[in-house]
Amino acid sequence: DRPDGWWKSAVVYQIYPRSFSDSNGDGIGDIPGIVSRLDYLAALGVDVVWLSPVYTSPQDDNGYDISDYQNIDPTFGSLADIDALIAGLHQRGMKLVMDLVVNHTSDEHPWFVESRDPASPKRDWYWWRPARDGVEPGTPGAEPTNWGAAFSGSAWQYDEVSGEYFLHLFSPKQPDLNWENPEVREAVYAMMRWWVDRGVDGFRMDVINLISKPTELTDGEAPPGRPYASAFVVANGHRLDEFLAEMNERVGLDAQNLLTVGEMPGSSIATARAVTDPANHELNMVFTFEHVSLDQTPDGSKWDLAELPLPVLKANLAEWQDGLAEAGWNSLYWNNHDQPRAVSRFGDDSPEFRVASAKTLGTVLHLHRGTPYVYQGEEIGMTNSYFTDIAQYSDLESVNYHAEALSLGMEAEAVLQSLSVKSRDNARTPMQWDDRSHAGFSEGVPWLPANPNYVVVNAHTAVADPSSVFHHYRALIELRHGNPTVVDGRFSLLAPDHDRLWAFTRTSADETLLVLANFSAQLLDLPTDGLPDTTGAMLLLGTHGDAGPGDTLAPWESRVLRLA
Ligand code: TEU
Ligand code: CA
Repeated sequence: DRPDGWWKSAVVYQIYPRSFSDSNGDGIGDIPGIVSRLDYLAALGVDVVWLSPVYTSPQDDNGYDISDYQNIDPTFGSLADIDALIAGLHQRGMKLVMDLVVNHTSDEHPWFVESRDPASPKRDWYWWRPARDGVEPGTPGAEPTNWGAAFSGSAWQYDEVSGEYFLHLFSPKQPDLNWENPEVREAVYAMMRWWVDRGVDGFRMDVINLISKPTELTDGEAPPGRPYASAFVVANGHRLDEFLAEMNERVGLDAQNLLTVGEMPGSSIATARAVTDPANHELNMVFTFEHVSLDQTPDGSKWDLAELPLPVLKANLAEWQDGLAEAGWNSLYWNNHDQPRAVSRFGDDSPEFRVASAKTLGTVLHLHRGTPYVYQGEEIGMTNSYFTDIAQYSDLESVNYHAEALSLGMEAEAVLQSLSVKSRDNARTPMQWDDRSHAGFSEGVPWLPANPNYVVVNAHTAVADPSSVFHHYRALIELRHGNPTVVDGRFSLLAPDHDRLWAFTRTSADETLLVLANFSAQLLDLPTDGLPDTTGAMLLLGTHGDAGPGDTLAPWESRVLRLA
């Protein structure tokens, strides 16, 4: 049951299985755990679940390193469990989107194991290259190019046996597939069809913009003082649109109205428009990274922290709204399993303003034009974990960065500070279900400790409290389902330079909605200039009760009004 364009009025809920719900007490979330929570998701009202990877995997990158695409890792369950999940979701009118990780496999995938032999027909399925001319293979500087991996170090790993290197834009246990080879592409499409036949409703495609690479593989420009050029910048080839259109056709993505969202770090509005223009039959929407890269220094990495003025953030979302207004479609997100918690990053996670600011972040995001994504725990205002000791971290990105930064002579305190603000582990602490030990996530010891604030911040409490973040998100989702202007209305940013007010309108033939949000902990007097007349306006949804149109907003208050 997938009518044309159904994904435009849908809200997607992302589950990071390892951290969602543990059914058997081994401390790791699993599929039966998810199945036991489906009524909670139905109560929230989301339409789709996007499941981060549950396939067979050595778990070097928590499942984003897959060794069998057509099986389930025993840590998470079995194929029978995934069938039960699909059935349970479908019974409740929800859909399932699987994570598709096909830029790379695990180095333990049989394809790669076979490809290690230079005589194998699979040698060309990956990017094997000889050492740099005139440099002794395996010695520093002999890597074929100066590309750096996302998880520190060179993007090339030396293989003693064949004397060649293979490319890995992520960890050395995540070798990149060679999409130039048509056999690779057909193998991926066949696997996708197998999942569609099993009942899944779409795919979230991991770093999909990186599948096409420049075949020349030449050196890129390394940022000043750094040894490597960023793979995200240099590794984009010119065949992306071609590959995606081919995949669409061969899997029947549009023909079956499957939801498709491509994760595309480093992509521009122009690229996103080409990929999401329905006329091109590529993808429905993409995840941009621009708005989650504004709180870092301009030439730095995510670890180089910088202040983020509100006008800069508003302008970026508005640019994407305008850029994809005529053709294409936006996805909308504040956070996911790779990003810090939304309320800690863009709101105010102090006990005083956590609830109001989490609600207001929801108001603003869900009233933009596009498909909103809710990351598990966001709907109850879960916060960063703010670890203080390197021993508390689990994520390979954090652990590798810490080691590399110290080896480059950076100050330990500063490195720990960056990690506490930006580490992916902030998003990966267990889902907080109730106030029992370990937040009701597990009867055993969780793989990553629960945030101690679970005593206050938990789903059980939130569901019971009509004024909670949960019920605000529920109301936002309900509003979208019942109001075509929220789905498709034209977007227009107001008061762009105001440093505390986020205001915009959404307009359709029938009505104009006005969204007003106070992004500060102080009372805000609404400006007399630059906002439409609100006389006679009706409050559709607010964070602070039925106060109605007034001329001030309480700290972190937001309102959605229908203009008269
Ligand atoms: O992420 C790709 C990506 O570009 C970044 O989010 C990156 O993981 C990192 O956070 C940069 O700081 C995807 C997955 O979402 C991520 O979990 C995987 O680790 C990665 O691809 C490799 O599969
Ligand atoms: Ca488990």
